[in-house]
This record gives sequence, structure tokens and C-alpha cells, in this order.
Amino acid sequence: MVSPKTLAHLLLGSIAGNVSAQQLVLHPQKACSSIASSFSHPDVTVNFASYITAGTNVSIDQSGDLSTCMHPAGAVPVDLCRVAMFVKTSGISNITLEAWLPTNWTGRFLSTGNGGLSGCIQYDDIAYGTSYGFATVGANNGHNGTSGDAFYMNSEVVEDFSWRSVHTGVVVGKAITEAYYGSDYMKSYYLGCSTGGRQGFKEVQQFPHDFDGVVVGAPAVGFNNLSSWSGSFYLYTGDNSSATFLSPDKWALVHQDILKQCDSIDGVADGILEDPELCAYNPVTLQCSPSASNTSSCLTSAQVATVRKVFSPYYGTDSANNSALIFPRMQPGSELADAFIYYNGQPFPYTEDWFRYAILEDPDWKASQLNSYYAALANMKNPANIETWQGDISAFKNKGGKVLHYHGQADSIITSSNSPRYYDHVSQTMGLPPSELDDFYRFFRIAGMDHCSGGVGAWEIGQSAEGDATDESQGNVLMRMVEWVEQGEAPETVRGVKFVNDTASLGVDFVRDHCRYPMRNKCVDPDNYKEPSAWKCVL
Ligand SMILES: *[C@@H]1O[C@H](CO)[C@@H](O)[C@H](O)[C@H]1NC(C)=O
Ligand SMILES: *[C@@H]1O[C@H](CO)[C@@H](O)[C@H](O)[C@H]1NC(C)=O
Ligand SMILES: *[C@@H]1O[C@H](CO)[C@@H](O)[C@H](O)[C@H]1NC(C)=O
Ligand SMILES: *[C@@H]1O[C@H](CO)[C@@H](O)[C@H](O)[C@H]1NC(C)=O
Ligand SMILES: *[C@@H]1O[C@H](CO)[C@@H](O)[C@H](O)[C@H]1NC(C)=O
Ligand SMILES: *[C@@H]1O[C@H](CO)[C@@H](O)[C@H](O)[C@H]1NC(C)=O
Ligand SMILES: *[C@@H]1O[C@H](CO)[C@@H](O)[C@H](O)[C@H]1NC(C)=O
Ligand SMILES: *[C@@H]1O[C@H](CO)[C@@H](O)[C@H](O)[C@H]1NC(C)=O
Ligand SMILES: *[C@@H]1O[C@H](CO)[C@@H](O)[C@H](O)[C@H]1NC(C)=O
Ligand SMILES: [Ca+2]
Repeated sequence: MVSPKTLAHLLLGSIAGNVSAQQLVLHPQKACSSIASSFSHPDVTVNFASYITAGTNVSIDQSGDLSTCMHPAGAVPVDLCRVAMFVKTSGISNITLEAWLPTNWTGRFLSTGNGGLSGCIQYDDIAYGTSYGFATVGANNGHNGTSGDAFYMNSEVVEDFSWRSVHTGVVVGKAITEAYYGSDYMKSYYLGCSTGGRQGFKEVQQFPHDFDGVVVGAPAVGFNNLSSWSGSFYLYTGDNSSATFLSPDKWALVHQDILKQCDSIDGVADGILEDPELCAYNPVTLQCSPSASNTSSCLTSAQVATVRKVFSPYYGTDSANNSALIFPRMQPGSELADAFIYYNGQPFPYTEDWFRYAILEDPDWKASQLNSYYAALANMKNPANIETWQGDISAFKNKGGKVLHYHGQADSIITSSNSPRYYDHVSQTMGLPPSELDDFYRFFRIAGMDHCSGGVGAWEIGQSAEGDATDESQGNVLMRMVEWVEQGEAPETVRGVKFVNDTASLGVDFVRDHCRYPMRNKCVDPDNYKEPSAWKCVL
């Protein structure tokens, strides 16, 4: 075991130290109260501005629909001016936007994103950004709470959700940043995962001038098809009384069997599949023998069929009625979590909401009605161009922008197979092989990471404040992006840390360097697999 302190010395590269732009607000309390009345911008009303000192808990509105956001009540990491705004985005839509402006400012601007279908400002991400001295903004994505019902009969709210909330937050956020500090920001960044990952790619595709560096995780790109795919599992499992349903215990059997078949492909049986793409899992070995009277530790043929469907790509038809891929298969490895998410015998709420309120405008539609016709309809309607699948991102490249894309290889919500598909799509569309695409867009596969965080792998990569380790003692993707943008030092690998029981104070369990796609991690020294040096990135 290595202590976090020792770890700091193990880490490659130092954290960017471009302190030339560092500046201090001299009378922050006064500046903060005056910005409330002096800031003027079209369609913006400042609700309040309050100066908060480091260590003080922030008070967050959790009333009404906002109660579903389950905002963590936490302390702000640094002295800052918190500005809350109301911004009109059309005659029938609006966002709430917060800008947290640290007293000790690096000159950097950061925008954060959202998750799922929400409707929830990610305060922990905003706080995380300020802890590194970014002037950081986050918005509510055009509605309050986790439900999609705000989309019903209001396409402007869908526009906010697809792209306008983040873009508006950037325009207004940069303006208030410059008004507050009285000088221009130096560089502009983005950090988001899941829906936040999709929002980041949307910006890269549609507003290439908003950011210099974009860090996106597990992006929900191919959004309509993702929503259909997310609903498909309920069709396969049925409810919990169906013959096709597997209990969590059965999924645990499947998980063990997957490890048996695939864990060693990467060179070591450590409970982590470095590259689930290589796992052609066959559940036939779990099938009960015809004579078995006790089926508690084997699968019926109906259950085997369910497992096969779950790990198969989801196909439908295109406009010419030819067979077409809707979404790639769920990657093997996330079954223990998915037994309680996609495989729990319940309709998936985001799928149901998206179809009810954004696609069909039929609040009575049920996820059990889903089929390839509805999938094709959603793909065709593509409200507010939410698909976020544009393959040509040359405008972002040409202005010098950089993208760091990561995806957990044990993601229980968005299959990790979708990310290489998008990377390859960009590569083909732009005619750039990985060796050239890597100049401005790098994709890292994080083995053993669940959806955006958590999991059995070395998943702490500085992607958010969610983990226990938020300081520089890790291969911090946000600060690696700063190095790339400001010093031209592109990350070769992304270093991840696994803390004992995911608790930094208990020390480091292991450290692993995650490879840049299309390379994959191979263990070359299985006896020392917890050491980064036991691994090699290979093609
Ligand atoms: C701040 O919030 C934390 C976490 O909810 C809580 O434990 C603590 O008592 C709060 N502190 C104050 C001063 O309210
Ligand atoms: C904000 O937009 C919602 C629709 O999403 C609307 O119901 C509400 O009245 C708007 N608020 C204001 C103050 O315009
Ligand atoms: C401001 O932050 C920088 C590091 O980002 C630090 O070196 C400096 O001491 C800080 N200044 C003050 C007055 O806290
Ligand atoms: C969301 O909640 C905020 C209060 O925090 C409120 O000002 C705003 O109008 C709400 N937005 C919508 C669209 O209802
Ligand atoms: C099956 O699902 C029903 C309805 O959701 C639920 O009430 C029941 O507790 C579930 N049974 C088991 C064994 O999980
Ligand atoms: C079925 O087998 C499991 C172990 O595989 C055992 O725990 C359980 O008691 C058995 N049930 C019956 C009815 O024999
Ligand atoms: C598409 O194929 C289905 C069944 O294969 C058929 O029923 C349907 O009429 C076809 N639609 C078109 C537009 O060709
Ligand atoms: C979405 O699914 C349709 C079939 O319904 C397919 O034609 C289309 O290519 C898919 N889009 C993406 C981005 O995969
Ligand atoms: C880690 O968690 C496990 C299970 O909760 C517990 O048994 C173990 O003692 C914990 N380890 C440490 C070092 O706290
Ligand atoms: Ca392994």
C-alpha cells in the first residue's frame, strides 16, 4: 500500500503551474455585493450574489421539483463570490445559472454539465472547479428536477436541454467573470460526464469557439438511440415474475462466469476486464442440465436467452427498411450493478420520459410498447438535434481546441462500446487516423470504472469531486487538460487510483495507467499487477 503523499511523487508530470494569470480580488465582499446590481446582460436577472468563505456550507434551494436533485450539502472549498441568475432563453423557457467566482483566480474559466434528463445544477462539480481556481459555472439545463415532464409540449425546454443551457451559461458566465475580475479570462474549459459528456461534445460540434479544452466522460452521444437501447432490457427480462427474468443472484453467477471466460485475456485475473470488446461471452456453460431439479445455481434456457440478448447489439431498421444498428451491446462486466438498474424488471424511467414527453407527446405511453418502430421514429424526429453524432469537428480542431474523452469499461448506464464507435466515426469522417486525430482528440478507456465514477478499477482520475481524492495526487484529467492547452503537453495515458474501500484516508490499493484508444492495456508482469509498471499499452 502506498500513502497518498508518497503517491504524489509517483505520479508522472507535474500539475500545470501557469501562475502568471493568477489574480486576487482585493475587496471581494464589496465586489461581490456590487456585482449583483452592476451586472447587466440581455435576458439576465441576478437573483442574488453572496460572498462565501472557504469551509462554509452553501445553502441550496431544494424546494418543489428541486427536491429530486438530492443536492449534497457541502462546504465551499475556497473563498468565492456565488452569483445566482435567471436567464430567459426564449418566450417560454429559461435557465437558472450559477457562477462561482473564487477570490484567488487563475484566469481560467470552466463550465460544468448535467446528468440524465435533469434539471439539476451539479454543485459538487462547480465546487470542484473552484478548488483549482477556475471561475466556474453550472446551469439547470432548462428545467428543475430529474423528470423529463418539462419537455411536454414545450420544444424550447428541449432546446435548452440539448444545447442552449450550456451554451448560454458559457456566454453569460464569461461575461460575468470578466465583469467581476475586471479582466479577460485566459483559457476556457469544460468538464462533464454522461449527459454532461454529451453536452461537451455538443459544444465541440456546434460552438467550437466556446472552449479551449473539453473533458468529457461516458458521453450520452447517439442520444435518441441510447434512449431506445436503455429501454430494450426491460423487453428482454420482462418483470420479475417472468421466466426470462434473472434475480441479482443469477446475475452474480453470470458475472463470475464472465470473469472465468474473460478476465485473463488482458494477462491477469484481477477482477477487471481491461478491454471488454475482447470478451465474446457465451452463457451456455451456465445452462441447467435437463435433469436438474434445483436451478438456483444454473440458468434456464429462457434465462440464457435473456443473457444473450443483453450482450448483443440492438438492431432495428433504417429509412430504407434495411437492418441498422441502433446501439452497440452492453459490455460484459457491469452485471452486478445492472441487476439493480437495467435488469431489475422495471421500465427504465429516462426511456419512458423521453418518449412520452419529447418524442410522442403522449404521457400514457409505456416502455413496454417500445420496439424498433419507436426507435426509428425517435431517431428521425431527433428533437433539437440532440443525437450529438456529428463526425466533423474540424472547426474545433482548427481553432486549436483539445478534447479528452474517457469512458469506464464497466459502465452500467451507457455501454463503453459506444465511445470507440464515436471516435471511429470522427476518425473516418475527418479522414484522420488515430495518429493524427490524437493531435487534438484523445480517448481513454478506464478499465473497471462504472458510470462516470465508482467500480473495481483505478477509477479516480480527477473527473469530479465525487471520489475521496480531489487534490493533485492523482492523474487529474482536468489539470492534464490544462497542461495540454497551456503547455502543449498531451496526455499519453490517464493515471487512475484505486483507494482502499474507495477511501483516500485508508491509503492507495493500486494505481494503473489507462491507455489511449485504440491501444489496450496488457499485463506483462502478473505477479505485480498492482504496479503501474506491470502494464503496457499495446495495439
Ligand atoms: C455542513 O454540512 C455538513 C454535511 O451536510 C454537516 O455535517 C455540517 O454539520 C454542516 N455544518 C454547518 C456549520 O452547518
Ligand atoms: C420559466 O420557464 C417555465 C417553462 O419551462 C415557465 O413555466 C416559467 O413560467 C418560466 N419562468 C419565468 C419567470 O418566465
Ligand atoms: C492563490 O493560489 C495560488 C495557487 O493557485 C497560490 O500559489 C497562491 O499562494 C494563492 N494566493 C493567495 C493569496 O491565497
Ligand atoms: C427552478 O427553480 C428556481 C429556484 O431555484 C426558480 O427560480 C426557477 O424559476 C425554476 N425554473 C423553472 C423552469 O421552473
Ligand atoms: C417484484 O416486483 C414487484 C413490483 O415491482 C415488487 O413489488 C416485488 O417486491 C418484486 N419481487 C421481488 C422478489 O423482487
Ligand atoms: C439448491 O442449491 C443451492 C446451492 O446450489 C442450495 O443452497 C439450496 O438449498 C438448494 N435448494 C433446494 C430446494 O435443494
Ligand atoms: C418494412 O419491412 C416490414 C417487415 O419486414 C414490412 O412489414 C414493411 O411494410 C416494410 N416497410 C417498408 C416501408 O418497406
Ligand atoms: C440510430 O438508429 C437508426 C435505426 O433506428 C440507425 O439508422 C441510425 O444509424 C442510428 N444512429 C446512430 C448514431 O447510431
Ligand atoms: C473495507 O470494507 C470491507 C467491507 O465493508 C471491510 O470488511 C474492511 O474492513 C474495510 N477495510 C478497511 C481497511 O477499512
Ligand atoms: Ca483482468
